[in-house]
Amino acid sequence: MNVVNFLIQHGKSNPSKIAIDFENDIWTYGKLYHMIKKHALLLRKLGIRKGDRVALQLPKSLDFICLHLGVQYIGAITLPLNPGYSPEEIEYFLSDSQSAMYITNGEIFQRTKKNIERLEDLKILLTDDTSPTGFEPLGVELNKLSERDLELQKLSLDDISVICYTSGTTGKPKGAMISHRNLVTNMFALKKVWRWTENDVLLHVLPLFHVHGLFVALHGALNSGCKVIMHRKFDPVMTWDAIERHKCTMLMGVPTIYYRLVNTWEEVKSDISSMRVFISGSAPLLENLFHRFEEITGHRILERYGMTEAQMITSNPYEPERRIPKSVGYPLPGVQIRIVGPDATDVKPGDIGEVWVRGENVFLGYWNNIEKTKETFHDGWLKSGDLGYQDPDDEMRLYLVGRAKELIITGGYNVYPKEVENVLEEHVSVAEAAVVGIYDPDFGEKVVAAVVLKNHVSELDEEELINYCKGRLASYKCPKRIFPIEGLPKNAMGKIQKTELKKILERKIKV
Ligand code: MLC
Repeated sequence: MNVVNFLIQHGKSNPSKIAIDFENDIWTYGKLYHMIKKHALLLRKLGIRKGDRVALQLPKSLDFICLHLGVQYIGAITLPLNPGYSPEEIEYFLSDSQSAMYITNGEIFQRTKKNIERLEDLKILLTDDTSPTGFEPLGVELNKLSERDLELQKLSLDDISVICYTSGTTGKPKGAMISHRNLVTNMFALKKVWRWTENDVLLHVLPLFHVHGLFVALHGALNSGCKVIMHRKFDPVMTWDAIERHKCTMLMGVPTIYYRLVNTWEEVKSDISSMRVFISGSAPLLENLFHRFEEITGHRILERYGMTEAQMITSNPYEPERRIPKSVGYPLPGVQIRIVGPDATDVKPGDIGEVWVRGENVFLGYWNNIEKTKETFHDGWLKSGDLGYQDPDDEMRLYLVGRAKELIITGGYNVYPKEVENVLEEHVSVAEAAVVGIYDPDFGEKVVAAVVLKNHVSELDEEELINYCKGRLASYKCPKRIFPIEGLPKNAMGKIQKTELKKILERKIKV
């Protein structure tokens, strides 16, 4: 069973229905189905086979959607990549995944080509230019195809559909292998719980290279047969306007998006009476934001909880009065959770422990990384790394209270400090670096670093060091501030005391 089965079904049964309105480029389900097949044919013709990894590093676009679904159609594996990743990051993703093909545009390729050309046997396809491997621009290659039908690749539900790279505790991102089963079962669970129908109009403002924007929002919408209003990039005023203009019924966002929506409400005050549900995820939604949003719009945001490795895990109930701030609700159909102590046994109901997850939503493991996969599972349960408790007086409703690992979530993106610390420590003037997440009203948390300078360096050039990071890491991972420090706070074992460091940096930021 191929996830695409469900995403093209309305192209067969209701071809004239509008599927996607991408900033006024309007595609019906019929056109989308036709274009997916065309892209699939092209990929086949260019030598892509079942199980091949195809890396897509493209801005949000209809090209991205057709290529991703074309890859899926022929049973290959999509690697969705942030257009903002640095050339070094891209080289790592492509070589680690042993990708067969890299698809990007000319502008991005100008930045990445030096690194990419090092990779042997990699086919390169550019959407708007001729590639060094000889393929003409995407549109030209598509036009060269003669019309013929291509059968959907039959797959086992446990075949890999997508590899999503996520920031890693040890500094190197890991490729989470997500199966067709994971995507299909989660998609249907969300359809049911959020009462998604073909009458909905989903406003899509998220990036397409992550679980939230690609699977939860886009796949979910195409599966339900609803209309998608898609914006290239999130803009709060455009979002409010679009809700009124297109009579949208659903929006999905990260808390930063809701924070910016609240701050622009006064200047817009659009008619949002068509809206059915505002959904938030990817980062914790603060209680005061939940209340402020309700005060100005009359809507209670529906918060849900997920992670790349398990898709969506829990959701607040659909009934507005049962949506509670700070709680992420109950497990989705088919998903089980436990709250576990350090001895790997369940804590007493109501006590805090690590959230463990099991079900058809849970990923297959990390690509090419048996060790990390083993560390992440215990007897078939996925150890989420999130700390939480279940309220025994409210049908075991889940609350999240922190993280077992040092993860920073900034504006819905995950960043492990180690990845940033490694880059800082490669700089000639840095002897030692430590990175923490500090509260930020807009991003929820922001990346902030402390560095111990080498003996011969008298002063920190903060801007130069931030730019140095930007040359090596996607911009959202780079510290917003870097402070010099005499010595990092450490315990007797020499381990950096991050809680202590956080307090020091919070004081420095306030000054
Ligand atoms: C952008 N910037 C960020 C940032 N987003 N910095 C820290 N954290 C972020 N999240 C920086 C850029 O690097 C740039 O810096 C500057 O801000 C402006 O960039 P921009 O592109 O104009 O940003 P903006 O449009 O303001 O983006 C904010 C945002 C975006 C909130 C719209 O971050 C976003 O779409 N976040 C959603 C992430 C997401 O989809 N997560 C899902 C993961 S899946 P400079 O210095 O270069 O100018 C997952 C599972 C689950 O977690 O449960 O969903």
